[in-house]
Amino acid sequence: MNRSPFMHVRPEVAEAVERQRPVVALESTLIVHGLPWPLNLETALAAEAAVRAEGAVPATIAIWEGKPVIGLDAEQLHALAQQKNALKASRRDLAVAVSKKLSAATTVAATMYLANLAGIRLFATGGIGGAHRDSTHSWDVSADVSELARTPVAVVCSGAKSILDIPKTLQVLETASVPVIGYGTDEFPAFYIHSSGEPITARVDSPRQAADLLRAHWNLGGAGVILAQPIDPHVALEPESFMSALSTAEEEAVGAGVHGKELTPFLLSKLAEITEGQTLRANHTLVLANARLAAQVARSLWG
Ligand code: PSU
Ligand code: MN
Repeated sequence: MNRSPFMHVRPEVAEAVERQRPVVALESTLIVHGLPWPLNLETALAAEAAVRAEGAVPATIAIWEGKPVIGLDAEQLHALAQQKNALKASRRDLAVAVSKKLSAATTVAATMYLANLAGIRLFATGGIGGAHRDSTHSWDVSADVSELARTPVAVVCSGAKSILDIPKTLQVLETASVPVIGYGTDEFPAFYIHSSGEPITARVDSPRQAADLLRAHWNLGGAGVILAQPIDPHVALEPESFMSALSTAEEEAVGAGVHGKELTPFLLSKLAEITEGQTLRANHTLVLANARLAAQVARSLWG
């Protein structure tokens, strides 16, 4: 059943894919580089439980000792969650991790790519990467965007991370032909912030409507899709106080000379300090909500 010897698909996951049962992929960069121990492990386990509670099979994806794993076991999850120095692997880093037999956390781009190889079409995470605020100078636009342009996986998220330039991110997604679908909203959510105020491509209001749209997109030969649901307003951050925290975090990043792939983890961890954990609570809550929604949509497609 495991047709690719270079990756390990957990038997429960392989069987569900084979039988066209609902499966939801989950990401590991968020666990290793996005959240601190032990909240990261709690979030990873709770996201898997949320997927199961909705009747789908969870598959958390990472590279374990040089092998892509589709469906980490509890021990691997536990070990990775404590390995803060594990590689952050986007798609271009996969071969490096495999050939050097490293363990690595996979970004949205790398997770979608591996999920698709394993036949999984639904994937839940917190927020995608996109165009950074200084991207006109740095050219720092996440490889998540290029992967969405070519890989037929739906990424259920709370929009793009609030540390990004949202209008520019939406523009590059448009150029990449990626539908940006709002779940129960007409405005693009901004991760910790309930709304960016920016318009989306279309709105759906039920897992069934989302499933119909995905089916149509893939029947038409489309690739990635963003299904974005806003964070629960009870844990969302106020835009004004968030933006001031972000300015401080950005100044510290410039001062410390942080750029490239280190920038996102650095900003997320500074924001957690500055907001005294508000961003962590928000991140935890939105990941679980997205895992739940991804499972509901997967059930609508294959239940
Ligand atoms: N969602 C979260 N926390 C994260 C990420 C997503 O709630 O840490 C990660 C994802 O793995 C995403 C990555 O692909 O941040 C983007 O990093 P970069 O901006 O370097 O492409
Ligand atoms: Mn980047």
